[in-house]
Amino acid sequence: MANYTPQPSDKFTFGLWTVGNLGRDPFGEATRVRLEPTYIVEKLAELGAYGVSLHDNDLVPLEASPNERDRIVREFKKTLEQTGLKVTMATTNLFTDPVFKDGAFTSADARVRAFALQKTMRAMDLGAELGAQIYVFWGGREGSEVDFSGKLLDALSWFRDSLNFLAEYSDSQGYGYRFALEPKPNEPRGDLFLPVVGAALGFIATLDKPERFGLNPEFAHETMAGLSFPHAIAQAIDAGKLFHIDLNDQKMSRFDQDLRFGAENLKAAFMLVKLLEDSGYDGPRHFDAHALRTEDEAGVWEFAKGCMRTYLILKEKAQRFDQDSEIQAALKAYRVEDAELEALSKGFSKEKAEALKARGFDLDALRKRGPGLERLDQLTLELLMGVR
Ligand code: GLT
Ligand code: MN
Ligand code: MN
Repeated sequence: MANYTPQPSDKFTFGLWTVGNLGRDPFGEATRVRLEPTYIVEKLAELGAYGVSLHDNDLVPLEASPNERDRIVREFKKTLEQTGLKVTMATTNLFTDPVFKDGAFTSADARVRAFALQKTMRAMDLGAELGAQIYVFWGGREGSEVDFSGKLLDALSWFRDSLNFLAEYSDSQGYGYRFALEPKPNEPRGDLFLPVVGAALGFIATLDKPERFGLNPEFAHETMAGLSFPHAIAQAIDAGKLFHIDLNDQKMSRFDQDLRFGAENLKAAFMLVKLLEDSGYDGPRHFDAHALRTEDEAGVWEFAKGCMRTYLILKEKAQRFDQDSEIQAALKAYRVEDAELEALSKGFSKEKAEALKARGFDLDALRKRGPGLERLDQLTLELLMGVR
């Protein structure tokens, strides 16, 4: 029996805001009390996590004086050293303060855009001081309800200017950050800019230093849009842009639920783990989820353990998938190789084009072939259900 106890080498990380979530929602007050960041780090280390991520204000309150900031950071660093936990990712809170109610980098107010840049540079300083190498941009308020305001095109260009500015800032400071854009279709705005992975990929190509930018896709966010998270991840991997990932779960077409990893869509969660493991993704397995509002602190740690345990169980299932002879036979039967035709179809030449155009195909045989996907799917389900 495999051991599903997480180890730092599994690279599981949690945002301070995730296990620290108070259970507040638009209809109800907090159901849990605030946990100190140093306490969160100690608990996560005890549970076998590798690291934490944070927004500037998860650690340092907006109103903290420079002295307070330094004291908080010093104590936090001490706990990191004592526990061995790393800060793997940092980001900016550009959504809680009412100043950002109509956007940060895409606000129609130049003063707000400038303040967003200032706040982000300071948060980048903080992240670098703590050793973070990945910097996330989730455009929580970058969106709109009223498009007649006329800023649709400007918003994208303001967003681009800000990201270009910040990439240069990182270089000028020698921080070496890799930037990861996190798409989301809506919530808290009616429509958010860069709503899905494909949109963010297209936008990155328009930046001054596209090589510095990749993605931080979130399971819940693509699922809210009714899209397949494994498909989005495959495209991000294919583009060499999977810099970071937010693991959680979600029912389709709802508000952002940020459920415990694997809680809802087990098949997609399995496919996702398989993609991450097969592709050699070596970044953090970052959970951006929170315990249900019903839970007390004990429930929070059950939630955190559950995220990691489910990942490890699914990772083991992926190994069994690779070792299962019937599944492997089904996979082999599904794929039809033809060395001659493959050589003809790849790498254009006039001769290849002529040869292909002249080629005859047994279309009837192709039409009749059943690829065996029903059986493959059932075998995989039975593996997941624990009877294989
Ligand atoms: C916020 C949001 C997440 C983002 C975080 C990073 S904060 O909780 O719901 O999806 O990843 O800013
Ligand atoms: Mn997220
Ligand atoms: Mn979310």
